[in-house]
Parts: sequence; structure tokens; C-alpha cells
Amino acid sequence: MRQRYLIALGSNQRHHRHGPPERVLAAALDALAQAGMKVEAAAPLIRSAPIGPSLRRYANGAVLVTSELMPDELLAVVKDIERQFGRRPGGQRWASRVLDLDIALWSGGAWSSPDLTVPHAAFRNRDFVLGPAAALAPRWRDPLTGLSLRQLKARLTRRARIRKRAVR
Ligand code: PH2
Ligand code: MG
Ligand code: MG
Repeated sequence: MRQRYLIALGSNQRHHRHGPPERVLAAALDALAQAGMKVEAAAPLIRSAPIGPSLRRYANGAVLVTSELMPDELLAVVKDIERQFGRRPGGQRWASRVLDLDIALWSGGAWSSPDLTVPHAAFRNRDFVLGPAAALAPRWRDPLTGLSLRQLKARLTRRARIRKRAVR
């Protein structure tokens, strides 16, 4: 059965061959297609300030792919691609990375295994995921909250505005 996935992409390090983060993400799309995923649509890339200890800005994006693979099988593919791009498992949490591919949403709804939780635990609170994701699939509903990506993004923007007002 054909599965649909929304994958979030991030990079904040140069790759020795591909070059700066934007190029890394473009090459990652090719790698996904190479691995047999059908890339249906890709959001325009954005630049974003780093969340966490890393100081370098990120390039972020999102893609919609279809595939016969189940979530754990897709996870093996994306981990393999991250490794191809020089990412090594372990290390500091949220350290700078050449390539990060996170499975944010799956057409089957919620998935939970020892290695993978979908929807991605943090995606509702991350501008750099919701921005590109809502541009691609505004009506896709988060199975846990029932809210569409467009609504989740509006909610996050509203909360950020309220926080800003509180510190003024
Ligand atoms: N990814 C992280 C941690 N922080 N910050 C931005 N702006 N973009 C990311 O993709 C990102 C991050 C962990 O994966
Ligand atoms: Mg991530
Ligand atoms: Mg990741």
C-alpha cells in the first residue's frame, strides 16, 4: 500500500562536496529519489535561527513523498542517507549537523516503535518545520490534536506574539 510522508529537512554545516546547507538539502532530495521515494512536492527552503546549543543558522525545508515503505523501513532509509552525508550517530544532542531528516507526519496517522514516533514529538512547536510543512500540505491534519498544519502554524505564530508582548 502506498504511504504518504512529510519529511522535515535541516542542515547547518557545509558538506565537503555539496557545499553550503541549501545545496546539502537539494542533494538530499536527489538522495531520497535515488532511494526509491517518490518526491511529490518540496517546499521553498528557508533560513532559520538555531534552536539549541548550535550557533550556526540552518537551512530548513520539507518534502512530501510517497512510498510503499512502512515508517520503520523509511527510518532506515533516511538514517542511511544521513550517514551518506557524513552524519555520525551519537554526539551532543542538537549539535551542528550536515543533514537531518525527520519523519514529521505519516498518512497512516500515529506510529510508535522503539526507534520512531510519528508525528514527530516537537514538530508542533517548531516554526522551521511548520512553515515549510504548511506551505506544502496546509490541510493535512495532525492525528493527535486534530488541527491542520495551517492551524498549527497560526497557533504557534499567535503564541509567539503573546510571548513577545509579555516580555515588553
Ligand atoms: N534542528 C534541531 C535543533 N535546532 N534549529 C533550527 N533552526 N533548525 C533545525 O532544523 C534544528 C534546530 C535538531 O534536529
Ligand atoms: Mg531534527
Ligand atoms: Mg533527526
